[in-house]
Amino acid sequence: MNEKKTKIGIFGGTFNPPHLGHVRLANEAAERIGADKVLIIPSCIPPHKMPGKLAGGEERMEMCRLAFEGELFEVSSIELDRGDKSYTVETLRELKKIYPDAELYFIIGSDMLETFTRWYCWEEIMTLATICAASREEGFKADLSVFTSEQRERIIFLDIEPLEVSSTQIRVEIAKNGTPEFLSPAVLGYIEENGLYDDGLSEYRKILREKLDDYRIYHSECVSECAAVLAEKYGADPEKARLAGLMHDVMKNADSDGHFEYIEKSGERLTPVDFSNPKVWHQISGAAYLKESGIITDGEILGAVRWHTTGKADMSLLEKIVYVADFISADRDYPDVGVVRRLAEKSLEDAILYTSRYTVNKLVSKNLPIHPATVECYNDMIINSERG
Ligand code: DGI
Ligand code: FE
Ligand code: FE
Repeated sequence: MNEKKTKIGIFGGTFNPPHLGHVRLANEAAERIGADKVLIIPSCIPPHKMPGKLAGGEERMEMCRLAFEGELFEVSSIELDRGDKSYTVETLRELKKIYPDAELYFIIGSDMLETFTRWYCWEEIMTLATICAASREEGFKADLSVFTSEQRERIIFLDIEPLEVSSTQIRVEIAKNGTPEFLSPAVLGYIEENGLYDDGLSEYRKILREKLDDYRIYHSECVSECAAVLAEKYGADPEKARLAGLMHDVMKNADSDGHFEYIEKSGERLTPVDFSNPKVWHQISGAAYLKESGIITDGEILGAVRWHTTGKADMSLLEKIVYVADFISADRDYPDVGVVRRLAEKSLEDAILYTSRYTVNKLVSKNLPIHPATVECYNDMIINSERG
């Protein structure tokens, strides 16, 4: 009769993938609660919210089994089995039936407390389980005035120092073939074996590693990311933008023999002005190399590489996007970059006008020749902006 009740911790999440921040939170919470068991519950992700890159339910279950080691943890498919969007209250009702004599502890990040009263049947949730709020930010104090004093007694704060890690960061790092931090080796092994979170560009990255230095590769990743965001915003194909951005500087580190080898192969005829502007060679040889080696056949992408340095009049949407992304990508830090980033929020054309004017000014101040395409790009933008 007086027997101590079993304490069960409940820790849900998308776990895409589960990382060491999750594991540490679950371990520490279990210790403070004195839990006899912690249920790890991967949530169901509705199909429309899950682009191909994300891992499916069965894969997330398996990664959780690998990540949360030890007798304490049990990975439960209760929400995946129910399918569709799961409500916490339904999960807790079901668990109460399975463990009628246990005390349930629902583990969440304390930032979730702020929106908690908008959860479906939140009051019932509080009768079913004690809420364990793990403090995410240091010194975080939630506003508890919305809760009755009785409800407040059902909330425990756990002061747990957060790890600087997110599943999103880890997915990006894996897509780049990098070594993600805060991921258990077993989970990383599983991800690699099953080709999870592959963005399909690893073959292209292999080429970049042969042709470019580390800084230039980093720059290319940044342009790729930025171009994809701009494409999403302005209605271009984000996958094409991502690839064009990734490969735009592929010939940046080549010597003149390298440039002219591919320009010759492509049969493109260079003008005397082209010859006198070495900085623009890589846009010509880059497009030629990608085309002649059969790496990229899509004409839109080739065009975006071909004109990314000078720009030109009447650029296509994808050409505009890569031109702007090259100037404002996350790695860029020259004085005017903030202005152009703000312009690009509203209008690609305004961003191009500013960028081409900046380039012309810089070249003039350095006594360098200006490529006619750069001038035509500037003229195209200034004429259209005056009309508009
Ligand atoms: O390759 P990135 O450094 O990422 O960027 P980019 O392809 O825009 O190249 C920038 C360089 O190219 C910069 O040093 C300025 C130079 N450039 C751009 N337009 C012209 C130009 N150089 C000459 N000579 N003429 C141009 O019209
Ligand atoms: Fe370039
Ligand atoms: Fe570039």
